[in-house]
Amino acid sequence: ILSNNGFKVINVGIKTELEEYLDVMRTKEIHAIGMSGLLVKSTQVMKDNLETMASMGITTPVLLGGAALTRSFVDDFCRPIYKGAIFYCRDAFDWVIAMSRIEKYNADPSVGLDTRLGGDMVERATKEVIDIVIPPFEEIKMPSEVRIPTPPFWGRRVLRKEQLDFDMVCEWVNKRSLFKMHWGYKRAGMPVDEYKKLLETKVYPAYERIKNEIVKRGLFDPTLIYGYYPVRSSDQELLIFDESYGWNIDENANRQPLDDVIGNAKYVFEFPRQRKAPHRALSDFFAHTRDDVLPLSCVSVGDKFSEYEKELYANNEYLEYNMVHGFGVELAEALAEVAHKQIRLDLNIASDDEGFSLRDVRLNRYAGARYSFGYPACPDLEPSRIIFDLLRPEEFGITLSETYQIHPEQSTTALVVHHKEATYYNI
Ligand code: B12
Repeated sequence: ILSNNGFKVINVGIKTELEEYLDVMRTKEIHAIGMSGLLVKSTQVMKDNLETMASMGITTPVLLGGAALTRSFVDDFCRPIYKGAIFYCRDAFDWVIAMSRIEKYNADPSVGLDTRLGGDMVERATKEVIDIVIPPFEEIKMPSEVRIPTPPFWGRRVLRKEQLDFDMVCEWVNKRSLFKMHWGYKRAGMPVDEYKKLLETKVYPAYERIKNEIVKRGLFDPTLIYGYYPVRSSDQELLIFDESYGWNIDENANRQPLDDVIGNAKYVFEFPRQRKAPHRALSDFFAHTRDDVLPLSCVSVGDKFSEYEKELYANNEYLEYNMVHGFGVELAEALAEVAHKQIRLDLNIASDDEGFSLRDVRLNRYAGARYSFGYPACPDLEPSRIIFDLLRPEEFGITLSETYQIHPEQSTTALVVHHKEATYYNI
């Protein structure tokens, strides 16, 4: 968007060391630095970079953005450590406004440099200062007891391109997210008829065109790994057993007391407890007095998308780059939905009205829920490591970095809760 508005952008890339930014600064005349934080970990890197830049006496204006960035993080952690101007940009158009102001200021500093943008005008949520007391475990009302489903196997299973029909996966693509969030086709006050026409004449044809392009270029190279592991819950902990546990696939899952089996646990997920009622922790949805089943998944669309995106970027085809990128990431989400549907089918918990084949799409209102580490009910990213240890996606080229980013980019992991009362909440 910046390039399309006449600004020159030097892309230093993804997961770039500060040194590479500094190299560009030393060799080129630059007017601003932009950093994007998709994951919370990357916002921490932003702060570290600002600190180092400040210690070097750099005051070049900085533009910050990205899904994981919040106004309070910018105000409380970034602005105080950096002397130069900092713009908190919530969307791509904020960049254009910020850059135009920087340009005017550089031409005539007497006009001053206003760094306030839309995101700075929003009222900041005031922090509750009252001490919140989470009641002891015994006093927290647990979800109701449910039948524990029997998985068709224990351990993992892998589906590749041959088993994952591209058209079927596309059925699971959330078109709303793709068209509105990634491609920017928002209704924004447009009359319903006009928006419908836009979708029919422009957006859906673009969708079909890119879909064909993906097939033609062989970009879709999926891996879908899912598996079932015996677990027990113990307050905020979910104890996970592995292959050595002596699994028994039948309705009479192990009912030995927790104390007798606790020593066999190979891994533990520790979930935070919600501060307000009903004080939920994800472990509450699993059985305490007998073995329960934990489904896990790890999906990836492969690395061909990123390669093609690089090519488009290098050829200055920014619009196409953005369209393809959006499609690729929504395909990752779609694969995660396919895995979840497969799990509902395997566990026999798919509801009567959603249909019983992978082609029967239902993007919400189903039994149970899918959670990913890093999302509000389980914000810590570290336990992703355990999912990797159990599902071993490295064998298919999917890796987890030290900062818990997954490579290829269009990949995601999840844990599934089969309990019918499972809902999404913030801790
Ligand atoms: C789509 C999506 C995915 C996709 C694609 C991710 C990707 N690589 O692009 C998939 C399904 C692959 C995915 C996976 C994961 N995701 Co995700 N994902 C999202 C989601 C829903 C949308 C992000 C997005 O693409 N938005 C559209 C783009 C265009 O918007 P944007 O990034 O915000 O950028 C705009 C502005 O911020 C601004 N901007 C951005 N950068 C910059 C930079 C500058 C300089 C400026 C000026 C402006 C600017 O301009 C942009 C255009 O308007 C967000 C939640 C959300 N609603 O934002 C979570 C989110 C980013 N994901 C999250 C998480 C946790 C994950 C996973 C770790 C989950 C997991 N355990 O598997 C993985 C990690 C994947 C990996 N490779 O490591 C968290 C990150 C927070 C955290 N805890 O770190 C988020 C924020 C969800 C949440 N918790 O609410 N995810």
